[in-house]
Amino acid sequence: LTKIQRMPMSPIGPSNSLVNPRFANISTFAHLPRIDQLETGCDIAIVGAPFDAGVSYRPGARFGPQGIRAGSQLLRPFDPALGISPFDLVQVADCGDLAINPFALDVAIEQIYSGAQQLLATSPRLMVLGGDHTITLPLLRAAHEIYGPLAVVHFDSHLDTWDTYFGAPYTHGTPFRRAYEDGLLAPKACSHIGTRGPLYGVDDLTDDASFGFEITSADTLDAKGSENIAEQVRARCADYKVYLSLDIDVLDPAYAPGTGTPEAGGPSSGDILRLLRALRGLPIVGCDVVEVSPAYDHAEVTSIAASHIAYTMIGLMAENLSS
Ligand SMILES: [Mn+2]
Repeated sequence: LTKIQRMPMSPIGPSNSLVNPRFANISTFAHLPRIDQLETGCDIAIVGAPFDAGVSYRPGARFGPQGIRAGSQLLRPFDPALGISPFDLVQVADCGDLAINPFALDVAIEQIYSGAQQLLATSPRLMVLGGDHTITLPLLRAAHEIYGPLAVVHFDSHLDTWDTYFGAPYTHGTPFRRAYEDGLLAPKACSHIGTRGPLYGVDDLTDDASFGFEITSADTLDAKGSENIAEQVRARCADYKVYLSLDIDVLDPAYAPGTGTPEAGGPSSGDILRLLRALRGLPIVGCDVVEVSPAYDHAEVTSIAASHIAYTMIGLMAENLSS
């Protein structure tokens, strides 16, 4: 199933930055080709989901895809930390942004779902640039249709398993409870990483435990280290297909000020990149990076961190797909 429709021959990589400097030209993620420039389709589809009608505090994640693409312009094609050139291993392309209704949340969820479904029909792997965390529910629905129950590795300062806000079931704080109710999550295989900050009450934790997640708090991650936590996560994923969902607010606000609901006391971008790399080899079928809100950013700190995280996720998927 994972080997479906790999694209043949040599992939077309980023444009040559020694001919066109990296600050020039219309931005795609990491200067990769647009999907409409390829005759073959692609193995890993990068797509934006510019949507933020599900947020509870600061808005602006609708500009996340633009911000992450802008923050990705300096990326180079060889990743020395993984020791691979991800864009040589498989065909990666920027598929632009999904068309999403900014007012009608239910309509938006359907549009994100059908957009992901269409991409997955021809590209076996998705790298989605959010958008607020609401988008992960329809993405998981589309991925589950092809890959079955998913071991979700959820990086976030929040649990995002609350029930409703102001009576609304679909928000950026509820996607993983809805995913559990939909039967999308592999039992006892999912993880929250980086959790911290105040909750509404202790019920938040007991509810969450019943959905089959294991919590690694930001403090535990700090105490045990990225490699040890990665081992724990890997063991938990068992034989399920893996989906990585990363809310940029998992990073300490010092490393990611440009986000909607920041919480003090989080890991550094280096900690999270090391943890991601330590997940290499897992059968990761889809990834998202959400909650980048460029209006609150400074000097592209958040967008650059998000683009490096997405680059690493692409590397993990490319390596797995080509091995
Ligand atoms: Mn979140």
